[in-house]
Amino acid sequence: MCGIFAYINFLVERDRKYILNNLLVGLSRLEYRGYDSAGLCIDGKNDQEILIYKQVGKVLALRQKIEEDKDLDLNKTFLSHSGMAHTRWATHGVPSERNSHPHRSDPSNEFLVVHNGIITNYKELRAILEKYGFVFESDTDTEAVAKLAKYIYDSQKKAGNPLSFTALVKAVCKELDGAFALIFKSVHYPDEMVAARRGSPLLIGVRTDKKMKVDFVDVEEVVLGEDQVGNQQNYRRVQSRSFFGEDTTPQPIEYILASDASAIIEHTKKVLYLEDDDVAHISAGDLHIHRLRRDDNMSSIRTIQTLVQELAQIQKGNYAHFMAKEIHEQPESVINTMRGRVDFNKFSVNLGGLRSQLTNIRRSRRIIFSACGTSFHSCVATKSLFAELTDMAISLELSSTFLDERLPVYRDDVCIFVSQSGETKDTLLALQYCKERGALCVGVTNTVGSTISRETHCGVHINAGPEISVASTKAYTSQYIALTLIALQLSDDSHQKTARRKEIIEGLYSLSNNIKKALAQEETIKKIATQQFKSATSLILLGRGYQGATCLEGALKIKEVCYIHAEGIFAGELKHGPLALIDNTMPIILVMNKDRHYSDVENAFKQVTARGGNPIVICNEDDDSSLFHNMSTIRVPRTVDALQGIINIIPLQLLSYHLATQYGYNPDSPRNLAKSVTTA
Ligand code: G6Q
Ligand code: GLU
Repeated sequence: MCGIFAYINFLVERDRKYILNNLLVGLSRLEYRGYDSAGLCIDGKNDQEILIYKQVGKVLALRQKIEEDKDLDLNKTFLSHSGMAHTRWATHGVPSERNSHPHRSDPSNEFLVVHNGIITNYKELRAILEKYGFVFESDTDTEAVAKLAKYIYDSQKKAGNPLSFTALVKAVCKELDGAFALIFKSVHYPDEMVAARRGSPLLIGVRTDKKMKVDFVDVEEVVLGEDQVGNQQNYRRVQSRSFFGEDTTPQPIEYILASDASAIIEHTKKVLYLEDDDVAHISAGDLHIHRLRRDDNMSSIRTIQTLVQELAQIQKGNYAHFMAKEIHEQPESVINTMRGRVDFNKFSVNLGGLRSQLTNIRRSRRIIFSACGTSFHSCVATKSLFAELTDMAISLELSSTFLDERLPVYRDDVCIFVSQSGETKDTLLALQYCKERGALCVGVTNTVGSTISRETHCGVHINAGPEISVASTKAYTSQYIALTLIALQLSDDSHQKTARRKEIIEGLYSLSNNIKKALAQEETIKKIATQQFKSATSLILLGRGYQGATCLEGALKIKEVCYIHAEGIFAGELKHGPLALIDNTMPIILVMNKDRHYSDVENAFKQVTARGGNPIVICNEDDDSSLFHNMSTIRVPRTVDALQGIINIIPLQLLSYHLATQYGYNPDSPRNLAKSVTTA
């Protein structure tokens, strides 16, 4: 986790030495959070020049680098000034001077930004901005934010609709996906600073002699500029809460912004915690806090609208559909889910979002999973691993039936709510039901700032990046991994599980490459889809153990994008009824991995073929069984049983995609379905 620190003095004369020392000491108070490099920026000879200093390594090294700058007049005083500093924990781009923060919009430092978090759509933003001539200097996600600010600033100014600093930052943040705490500084808005947060912490401390109070006040009507036909419109009431004193004459005041209170408390006890989607604007000694509402009609600004359209196009890349893109993103998205959380040398897992509740979770009596659809299947896929590693009672509940059955929930239960959108109504209702009964509630979501991420006691962000297609693919594999990481962390106090944990962590290490190998089968899979399933009106998928979840999820994909009835069946159930369905006309997919269920699944294979069934077999590439001669097989890499389902689902995702597109369906928006079911 990185650290952010900013110091603003207004009508309080400070020399540059004091300001620099404040910034550097502020960073040193945040060193405990871990970091690999540091940087800061201050005003130069005037507020039209901003100086940047960056250094790999410790804050002390940054201090030394600044001291080496003999041209820097440390005695220069400033009646008003704003400076900001950053310690970086690299997520995109190796630790290096050029990747350190602040990042800038252009060589003349018009806009600068420091950032804590991950911008998951930075690649698309960067592609657009490069198209508009921006030259990137770093490998980070953050740099796109600084350049986006300049792009929007210049475009709006050119359109005769110059934006306030707050409106500009809101417009920028509207285009960002992922988690962030950001502070912006610009020569165009001297002695002003704007901070925004969504998913990463940011606090504001105030030091002044004047009497302060914080209140919500209804403020300005905001004119957002013209719409496409030139009408002045988009009036919008915004609500903000302000620090303001008894009188409104400008008063001496200082603000300190930081990632946590440890860097503020030595300056002041007056601290305000920003909430998700707060945008704080400090200018002329005043602090105004606005709300970044997702439904803001900010996009009616023509430039933004163009940007949104181009962003959508860029996001699809060279793929015909988001579903295809997101299937192929999985070698990268699984890495992002594990990034900064798995030490593959020490075989350890560290989920910061659970740390505060780990002991309570371990002490709990039972773990209850609650989710819908694909998210529910990720719980099915990891249930037995949780039971194996934690020795706890585990139960799975579809959110939609959770309430129907009025299940008993107790204070010593842990309830884990899995939801890509974090807004699914059924799951929200289940969360409310469990919170009311005192259970410890854990959220696993892909959407920062979502209701589930805010309403649960702790949780894990799966960091899969935005999933646009209604058909969930990369969110499934990232949820599967996130849940596996939770099980691994919960059991890291058990010596007897060490070997098993090590085996699974080794499997995680090779996961990305194994997914790539599975994706390489796409042409084989496409042929099977078009030749063997084209006229299917029903489909059965058979699997056992961990692969039961694979069959449930594969069946759901086929149902929702191909509109074909498909059923995932645990192979052990065949004899209890489903075998009656089998004949030489029933399309069957059988998942048969070299795991402890192999002989049972072989038995199922024989039952099915003895009745004329002709299954497509998903098997391991190193399985040379004679069973498969003259059978269509899809061969996938072998991995540890607990993770094999992540590899096996890839061919089923591809199969459903190619089957849907050959029917001319759009898998991104299947009929009758929505990406997030926000009604019960
Ligand atoms: C699957 C669908 C759907 C989805 C559920 C749960 O492809 O997208 O089954 O998984 O509606 O949605 P959340 O994960 O957002 O709660
Ligand atoms: N994602 C940004 C980077 O890699 C910020 C990381 C952080 O939170 O320090 O530079």
